[in-house]
Amino acid sequence: MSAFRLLAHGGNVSNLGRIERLKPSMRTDTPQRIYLKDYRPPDYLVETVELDVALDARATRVRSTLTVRRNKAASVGKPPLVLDGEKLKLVSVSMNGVKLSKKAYTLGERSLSLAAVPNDRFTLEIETVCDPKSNTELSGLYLSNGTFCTQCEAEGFRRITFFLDRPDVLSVYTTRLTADRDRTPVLLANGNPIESGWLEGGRHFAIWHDPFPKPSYLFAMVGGNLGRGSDSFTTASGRKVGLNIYVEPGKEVHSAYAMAALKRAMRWDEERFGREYDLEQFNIVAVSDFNMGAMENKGLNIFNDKYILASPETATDADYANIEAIIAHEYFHNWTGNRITCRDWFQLCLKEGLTVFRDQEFSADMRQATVERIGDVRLLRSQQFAEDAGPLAHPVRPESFLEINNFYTPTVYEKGADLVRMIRTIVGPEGFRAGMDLYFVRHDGEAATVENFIRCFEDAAAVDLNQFRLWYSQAGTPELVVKGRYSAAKRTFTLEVEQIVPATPGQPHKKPMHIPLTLGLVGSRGVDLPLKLNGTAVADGILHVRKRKETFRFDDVSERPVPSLLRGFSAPVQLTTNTGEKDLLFLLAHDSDAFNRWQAAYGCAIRRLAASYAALRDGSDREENRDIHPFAEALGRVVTDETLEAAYRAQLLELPGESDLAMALGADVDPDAVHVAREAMRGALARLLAPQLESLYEAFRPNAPYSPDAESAGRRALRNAALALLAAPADAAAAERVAAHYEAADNMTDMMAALGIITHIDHAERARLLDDFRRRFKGDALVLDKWYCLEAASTLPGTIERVVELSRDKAFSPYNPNRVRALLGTFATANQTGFHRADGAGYRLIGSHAVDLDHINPQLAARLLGAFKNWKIMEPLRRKTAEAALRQVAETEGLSADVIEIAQRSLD
Ligand code: B3K
Ligand code: ZN
Repeated sequence: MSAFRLLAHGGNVSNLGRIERLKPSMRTDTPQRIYLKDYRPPDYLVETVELDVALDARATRVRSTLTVRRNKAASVGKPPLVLDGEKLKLVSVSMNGVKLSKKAYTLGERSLSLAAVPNDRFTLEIETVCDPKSNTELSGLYLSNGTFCTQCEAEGFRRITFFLDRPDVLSVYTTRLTADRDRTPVLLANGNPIESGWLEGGRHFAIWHDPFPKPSYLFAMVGGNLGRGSDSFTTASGRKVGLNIYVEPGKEVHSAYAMAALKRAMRWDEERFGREYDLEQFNIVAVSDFNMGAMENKGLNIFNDKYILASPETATDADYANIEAIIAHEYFHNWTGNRITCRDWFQLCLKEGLTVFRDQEFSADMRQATVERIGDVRLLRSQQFAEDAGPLAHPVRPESFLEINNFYTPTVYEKGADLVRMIRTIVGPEGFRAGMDLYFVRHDGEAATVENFIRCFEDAAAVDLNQFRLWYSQAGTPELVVKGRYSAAKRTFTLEVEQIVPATPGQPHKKPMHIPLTLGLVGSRGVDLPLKLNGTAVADGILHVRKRKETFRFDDVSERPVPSLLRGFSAPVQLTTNTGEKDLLFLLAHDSDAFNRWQAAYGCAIRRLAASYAALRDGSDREENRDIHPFAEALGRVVTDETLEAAYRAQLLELPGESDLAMALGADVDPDAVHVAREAMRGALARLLAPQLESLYEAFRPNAPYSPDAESAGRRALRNAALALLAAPADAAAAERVAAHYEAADNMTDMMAALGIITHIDHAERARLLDDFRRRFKGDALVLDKWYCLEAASTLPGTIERVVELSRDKAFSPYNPNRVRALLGTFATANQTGFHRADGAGYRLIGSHAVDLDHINPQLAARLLGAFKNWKIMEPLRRKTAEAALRQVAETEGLSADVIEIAQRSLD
């Protein structure tokens, strides 16, 4: 599961005095909206880039030599050459070796323009100076714990030198780095190492050359005092590739799991997609200050150290799984993103959706496929469906933006991946592989579009994906309303299918989509009945829904079946059916599709939760709210079925989250009532399933030393899920049991399981355990972040006040994104009762932190503000306070484009 690829939360600072003086990102001009329809190819191309970079914390000098060529295919006459640049001190500009006078160019706040260029091909030399130390945005060249590192996607390269900083300008880069030999012994850049040596004055140099033309967003360089773990990989064609993972000195051994995962990913891409690695080395650098999970720079991936460093004492099973998934994701970008890149940023899903799909498939092969799919669908539903249903909804291929960094979203990534999955469902596995092969052959070395990608499947598999293309341009989660009816007399089963694509911002009217609906009709003996439409078998059990309303009549149906719909979650839709609870429980027990057994349990739980929520709010008494015994019994049977994998059974014990229920309710939500309804159900299940839960807890005691493999992780997941339910009463007995679990734990997974429960229990053991944990790990920033998450997620009263207190403590740093996400991000996105507290204090807290943080790191600030994405579904009082908090943000002067855009769209 790749839950943390996007790091959906953002950050803050409350220490205003310190920030008022800084304001590095204060904006003076009005941000410009960019439209897909305005795309024009570049007037100029850059064939080669030679960079000579003298690293210095306060004044890094960059000499850039560009060979520029007019793009005759695109430009008319001799258009001006306009280079992007931000926060750069310009020293000099030379054309064909001749220094230009100041009159020959115009220096703007964000550009360098040359009105007249001499001929169609020329050399441009530009010397600039930048200040890595003051770069708190973590975009461009910056310092993380004394290590020089870069982040250029999406538009960071322009903060290193003036350039045509757009993804359709592909150039061959040579980078020469110089630095102090003692303080900065390691010097890395993209491509292959060419030369290195000592210089006078205690300095040294290294030259790297990347033979593959690439856009500037894939540029990277690193300089630091780093340790490394090394290994090698021999490709399918017999080339030996050196692999290095650079980390803080002393932490080398903690990179071993990441290294092994990298080798698995390299092999897998050869076997599943025929893709080989193409340089002499593959280098990864882990840094502790990073805006995202990781970055796929050619041959030099830079990672948030959270997704590299792991040991049983410090990393949970989920951390290990994320490391494996993210290592693979970045590695897979080498072909889907780097060798074939994006023409413009509107095509972002071309690389991100496709690469997420590839990492999901990899994790499914490395671990347990159904469990991975359940994890992916949980994430899609909770993050992406929520985004699609609110004011921030946008198509997978957006049509305009103020700030592209705001579009690294669950919609582009997770829904984008599901669109690729649907293409595979439609064309079949062989057609899919043929289409991918064609894509790699046809577009290698190019900056491509979504349209190019789809065309490959049409050509390779001879299918018409015309209607399917709407998935890329229409936002919103389609609702699929399916009603089944059996006629014993005619031996037919009729499915009436209606699709409703909701209106979304800027898109009031939608066309019907092509929705692959995978299904089975399950007979009374639990076996699928033959699926025939007009006497013809339905291929692979897939119906192609294309109209607003459609009827499918299956014939020769020998008995009343239970329809198992949307198997494997064959399309990212909201499914509404007339299948009753009895039938859902039958599917939970018997469906041949393991994913749909889980989905049946999830569906029952959501319906029951919605009913008890309604009872709490208006005293209504719906049928689902009555006897929970049948549901508990069915669940009890499945979770004790020893033929099923432990990890899968653990998924069944995990109820839908509070935000999932809020989403399902859709409007007028009271998060306190949601919390009460969910806790009540947990309590009821704990009572009814106590014997089964006790026996699972005993049976899955650790039987071997810790190992992070999926099977062992599954055993722990099941035992910890049983513990969480057993502790649902949240009383003294529960607290003591959880404390004992914590004391007995010999690994971080079990410790965190205990702490994740006790943080919500009002008992003296809570403080004792949390304090113990903080003391034990105070020297390890990544583990300490877990402690911040635990504090911020607590549903106990007073959490807001605690978050305020912690944000003012000196251990909290607004400059470190992991810390900000741990405290404020967790509070805003994983604590529904806290963030949505009735008095509006949660909204005000996050709003003011977003404003403060904007002066330090706008990307992080905008992400934090994204927590408001579902404010419109709240009850009126909360809507009023949320809107007021958002308005206060929007009316602040001097905001970044990042925050302006999120605030304005959230309010529209
Ligand atoms: N491509 C990067 C994301 C860059 C984010 C820029 N704001 C990580 C990834 O998706 O692999
Ligand atoms: Zn990616």
